[in-house]
Amino acid sequence: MWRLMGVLLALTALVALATLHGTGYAQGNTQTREGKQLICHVSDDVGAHIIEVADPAVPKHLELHGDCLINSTNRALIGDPCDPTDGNNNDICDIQP
Ligand SMILES: [Ca+2]
Repeated sequence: MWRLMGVLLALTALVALATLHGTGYAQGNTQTREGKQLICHVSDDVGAHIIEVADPAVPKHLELHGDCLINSTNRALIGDPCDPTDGNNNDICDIQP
């Protein structure tokens, strides 16, 4: 009887772990990770589109490409076309996806 309880307990722990891991993985896929930012990246090749960059790389992107910041943290937007217009020069895209 005790042996069966031990096995059940181990199985329960395993399922709980898998569930927790699955949740974390899903969040990692849909939300920007800490230290990262979605930006509207201006590219000559494929047109402006949304990319994710590490925070330290953001200033250079804004300076060199004329990129602007996307307010959303939804990683599902990555690769989508975007409008890099920043009429008020606050580095935030005027037109958000
Ligand atoms: Ca703006």
